[in-house]
Amino acid sequence: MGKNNEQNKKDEQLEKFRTDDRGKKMTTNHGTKVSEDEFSLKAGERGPTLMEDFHFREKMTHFDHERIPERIVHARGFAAHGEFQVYESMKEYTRAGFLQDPSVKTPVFVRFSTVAGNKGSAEAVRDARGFATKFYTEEGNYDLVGNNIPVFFIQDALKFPDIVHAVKPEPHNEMPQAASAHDTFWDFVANNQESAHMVMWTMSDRAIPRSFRMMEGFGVHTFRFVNDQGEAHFVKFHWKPLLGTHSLVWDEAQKINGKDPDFHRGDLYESIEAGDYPEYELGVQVIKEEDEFSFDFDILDPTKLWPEEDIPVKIVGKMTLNRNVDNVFAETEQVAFHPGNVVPGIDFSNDPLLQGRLFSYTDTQLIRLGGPNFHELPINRPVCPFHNNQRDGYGRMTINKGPVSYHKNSLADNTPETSTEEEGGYVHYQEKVEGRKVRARSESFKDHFSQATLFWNSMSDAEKDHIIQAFSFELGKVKNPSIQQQVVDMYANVSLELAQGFAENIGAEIPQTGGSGVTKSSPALSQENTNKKPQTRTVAVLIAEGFDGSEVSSILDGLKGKGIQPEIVSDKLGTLKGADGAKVKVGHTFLTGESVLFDAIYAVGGSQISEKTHKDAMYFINEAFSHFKPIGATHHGKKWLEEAKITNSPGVVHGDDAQAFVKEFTEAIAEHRHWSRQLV
Ligand code: HDE
Repeated sequence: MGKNNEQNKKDEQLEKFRTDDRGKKMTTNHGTKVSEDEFSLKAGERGPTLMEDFHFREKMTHFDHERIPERIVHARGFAAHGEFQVYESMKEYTRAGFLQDPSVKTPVFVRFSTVAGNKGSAEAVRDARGFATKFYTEEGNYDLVGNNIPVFFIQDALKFPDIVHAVKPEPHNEMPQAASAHDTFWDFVANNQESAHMVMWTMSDRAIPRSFRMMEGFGVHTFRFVNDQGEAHFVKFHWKPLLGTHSLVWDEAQKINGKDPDFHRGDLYESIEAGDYPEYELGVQVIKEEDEFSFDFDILDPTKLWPEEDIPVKIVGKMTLNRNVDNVFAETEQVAFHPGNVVPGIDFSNDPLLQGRLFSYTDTQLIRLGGPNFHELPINRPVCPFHNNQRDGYGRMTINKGPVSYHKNSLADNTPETSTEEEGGYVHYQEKVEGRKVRARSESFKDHFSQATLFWNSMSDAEKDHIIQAFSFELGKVKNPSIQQQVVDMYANVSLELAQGFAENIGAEIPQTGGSGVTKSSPALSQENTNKKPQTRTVAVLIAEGFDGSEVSSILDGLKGKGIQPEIVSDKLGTLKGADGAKVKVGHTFLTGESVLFDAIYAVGGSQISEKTHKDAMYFINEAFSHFKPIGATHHGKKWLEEAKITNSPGVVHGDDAQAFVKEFTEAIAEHRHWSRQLV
């Protein structure tokens, strides 16, 4: 339970399953007290182990079965508990109970993930991120199983195994891990050009988020809201992080993966432990049924977004993540999401990708969680009552009493009984459907490039440069020149500037004509226009013996007052003394605290700086500068700036007045990165 949080209904339910083994007697799983847990039962001290050693057999058997299959996609994930509250009733659009009353707090469980990597892979990789939310509502569980990218690679679920096979490590040598920079992925892209738009996103900064706390979430598909009068609207779901949407730079991300493969989970875990609860607003874009065909894209096509400038995102509520899990396996690993877990008032559309997902998620849990009773696992249980005639199967926990397990019946007065719509029974929206059975792609799904161009047009210069560099990196790792050229030629259809930019870097033939003719842009797509806040940003304070005590402590207090987190970095752990006797405790050494693990650098120095510290500090500062990070300096630190020749660069702050320094440095930190910096 996060600090100052009341127990919610889900937490109360979980409490019944929690156990604390501390201070208890050790027993077998059958309750027999164990007298010896170091030596197996043997025939004589140097003799063979005996089969009758039930404690040994049980302990080893359990251990042998500790692993379950990892998720085929989204294997690497991290989760937290929280709450959701709607700002105002959504009655006009939906009858969903949890979207009616602003005073109601609905418990949620959110799992963030990378997609391609295996369960032990590094986290700051170039990939989409999963953003899956389970709302434990009074009308049953509602799962919003989204990503941090609003569109998908493919239009039809039948192709999902193909895209996943293509991006996963190649089967003949199982390389590369958690990376799309290889031949099979790009071969898929070039030969399945519906992927053009999503690949723009995965090559952009969106695919290397700074934090799970600083990325958007999207339901991707078009869903339906249905209100009490039975009226339906098409809807798309958005999560908007209050801290804004921010990213790493590629060189930094690659280094982080070596220095701290747990970078994203660590960031989420520590923030929640510190009471800096991540917050996301829920937004919806709504389209009237009669406007289904009013757009220059098909609203059922999952490779298309709805430009926010044309269809505004209405902010309807807020989610706060306020509690870390107690046990990662029991909760994060065993949680089973399903886009088909809906409540009355939320319904599906005919998006062929969504329709296929509705099959896949239960099927995958059956193999992963070993049988049909995974809904009984504590993390998956709804908080409202659940009753039906389903029985038995592996791991059944519920003890259903009585002889009746069928419908209809007279022996139990025909219960459990069904509910009418008025009583809260789920009634599917009665959309009229007719057509021939065909395997086909709708004509309206065939424009693959316009929105890829829209995305390109919407980027700032720095973002465009990052995209060109990402294509250059990924295709630079591709060995087959024909695949490289196919991708160049494909992206000439999106933007000639883009295709020429990376064609040159990878030695491909440079296209001379191209472009999709789209000139429109959508400013909401650029991270330049996101929220910029200093809160929770980490600052490495590079400091040495003999620093100016009183001023440093007033600056550190000033930064903390703005919600910034200074962390002391020096040549060794322990306590450092200032010139005036002030003391600071060192949190990281130059060995454990790399610049890539911080948002900003504050260079202080001191009167006693060894050659080694000098070298380490200069490396730290130069590296942070090359990643466009804010750098502040006072006292001796200013000499380091001069030596690095960066004193007058954008985002570099120095001064003698502590208050003015704190103000200016805080603004530089809020800016996140300073792209206008010229790197030498
Ligand atoms: Fe998934 N996806 N997916 N997916 N997906 C899974 O279910 C699948 C898609 C998403 O943290 C699997 O429980 C198909 C889009 C997330 O536990 C599996 C298709 C979006 C998670 C599966 C898609 C997602 C999954 C693997 C194409 C964004 C992790 C393990 C038709 C809207 C949930 C599991 C968690 C997980 C199938 C496409 C999001 C195999 C067939 C589009 C966030 O069932």
